[in-house]
Amino acid sequence: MAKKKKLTKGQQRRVSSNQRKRLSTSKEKQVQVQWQADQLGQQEDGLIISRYGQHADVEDHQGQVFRCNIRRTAGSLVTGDKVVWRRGNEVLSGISGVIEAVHPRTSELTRPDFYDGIKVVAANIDQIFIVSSIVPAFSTQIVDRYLVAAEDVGIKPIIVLNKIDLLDEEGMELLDEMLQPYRDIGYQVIMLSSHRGDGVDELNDMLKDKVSIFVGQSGVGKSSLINALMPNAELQVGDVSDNSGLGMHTTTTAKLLHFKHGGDLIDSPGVREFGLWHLDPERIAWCFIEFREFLGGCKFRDCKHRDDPGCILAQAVEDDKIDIERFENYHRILDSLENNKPNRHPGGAN
Ligand SMILES: Nc1nc2c(ncn2[C@@H]2O[C@H](COP(=O)(O)OP(=O)(O)OP(=O)(O)O)[C@@H](O)[C@H]2O)c(=O)[nH]1
Ligand SMILES: [Mg+2]
Ligand SMILES: [Zn+2]
Repeated sequence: MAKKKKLTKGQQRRVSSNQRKRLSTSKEKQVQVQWQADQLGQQEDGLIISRYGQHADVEDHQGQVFRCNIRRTAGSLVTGDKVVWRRGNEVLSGISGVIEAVHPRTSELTRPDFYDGIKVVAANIDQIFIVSSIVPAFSTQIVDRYLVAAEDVGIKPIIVLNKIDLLDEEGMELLDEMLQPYRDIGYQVIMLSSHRGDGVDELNDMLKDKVSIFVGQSGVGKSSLINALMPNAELQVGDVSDNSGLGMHTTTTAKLLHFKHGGDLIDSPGVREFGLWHLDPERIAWCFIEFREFLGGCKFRDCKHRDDPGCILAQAVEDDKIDIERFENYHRILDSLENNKPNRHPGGAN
């Protein structure tokens, strides 16, 4: 198995220096509040519902949510994190307590940030729902990028196609055909409409007692879907603007919601492109799960799986053992790594 690329020391230094710069902006300073040690209660466990810059909303055992400061020593902290915190004996400038430490994570969904290295999107997740739709147009390229990200962090992905109410019979057949290769390699695919309600029950069953996250482009209907699943969630939903095809009332920060019958769901902001440049080409090939049985079998050890003679992957495509579109998308991801390298110039951005 290929190893993941780690941040270099220089990259790490830049990440922390960027974080320090952000912490010291004057706007953030205004809401800095300090309790004396005797004004804080006992340590207790909590769950991070949302993270906002220097603050986070923590839920206590009773299900009540408190906006808290984060101790610098607490380390990075995201939606889904289990933390140790202390409540203040009074609320100061809207802040109810302090988060002191984060419990080890069972999983994390990561994505590289152009300037800040690898960012964790959410923690302690059991399954990732990759939400796609008809408007913005369905794209296997985007689905494959998310699948790679999910396979890399070892969290089970499930593919959701939303807005099927916009399809006629012929359109349904076409999309069903485009999704078949994913079913063939073992992924679950759900076609549904958050507006009309078809498929929502099937999705509901899959969410029970699990911590799930919805990811996908802006405007595919992640928040709408959550509103259909949880009528009390009342998440802001955006109109797809005619020009961009993207949502306008878009979600800006990941938020965790509870199901009445058990299980949690995290709504995450749509991203234009889920970067994968923190992964090397071998790792990406491994993240195409149907390639795995062939890896290592090419004639040349350094086979690029393009026009190389004796490429066993290309042969598998010939033999219909690997879907050609998946193979092409794999190449497109590699090309995007070449064309879209992050700015590695020290202090180059910000
Ligand atoms: N026709 C149709 N439209 C839908 C459906 N679900 C959502 N929409 C519309 O799609 C648009 C975007 O929906 P959102 O739920 O805001 O999308 P989102 O994925 O949360 O977007 P971001 O928060 O920007 O990432 C809204 O205008 C919704 O009304 C559906 O099942 N059918
Ligand atoms: Mg949203
Ligand atoms: Zn090869």
